[in-house]
Amino acid sequence: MARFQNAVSMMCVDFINLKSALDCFRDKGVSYLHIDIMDGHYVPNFTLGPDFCEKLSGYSPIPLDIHLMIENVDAFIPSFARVPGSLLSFHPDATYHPLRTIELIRNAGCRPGIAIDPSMSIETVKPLIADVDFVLVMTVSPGYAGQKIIPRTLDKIVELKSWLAGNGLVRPIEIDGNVSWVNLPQMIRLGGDIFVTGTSSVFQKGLGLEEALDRVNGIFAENEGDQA
Ligand code: S6P
Ligand code: MG
Repeated sequence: MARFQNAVSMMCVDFINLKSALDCFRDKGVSYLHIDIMDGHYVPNFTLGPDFCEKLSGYSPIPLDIHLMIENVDAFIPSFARVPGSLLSFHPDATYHPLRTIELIRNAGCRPGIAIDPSMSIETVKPLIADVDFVLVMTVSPGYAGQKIIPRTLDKIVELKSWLAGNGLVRPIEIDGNVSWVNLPQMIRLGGDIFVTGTSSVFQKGLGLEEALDRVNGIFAENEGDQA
């Protein structure tokens, strides 16, 4: 498995040319299709849904990375766990009993992750981390693509990385929000493993998809073996 992983944000893709984009992701070694799910309640926006996730996996061999930004999480797990082995993250502040939600996701055949809002501390989620397969650190407030990074969220990558090491835990850290050409190398150096690429990199206006994916792969290659 590649040291660093690119999770392309499907809410930013050109839907009119979806098939060729999916082929390009496959050819360029994209690791995950990151699918943002919004309900208009937990976040003030709507995006994609369970049927879209299923359709994508029916065509593309790339694993799904489903990011739930919804309330009433437990009720919707069966709908989003239709593709076994998918990464499935949720926001623990959107559910009363996050450990139960984690168990529901695992029992449904997916790989649970928790997503940490910029306003939430690492301290708050420590009791959950041993039970999940990965941790998603949000570097913008959830709800929209194209936002500016909240710089202090970067400190949480370092804090989480060192807490994991101190506790003998190996959990990939996923970074979501304004993973730009400037921010990506820094996010790598601070300890990120999986990077959600959206409008600030892979889907940047005026840049071809192939060229953009090559550029991400180039940054990954330059930084291999260079992480803190
Ligand atoms: C935001 C969502 C993200 C975005 C991604 C967009 O609520 O969780 O996954 O799709 O951050 O990337 P960018 O480069 O436009 O910020
Ligand atoms: Mg996301």
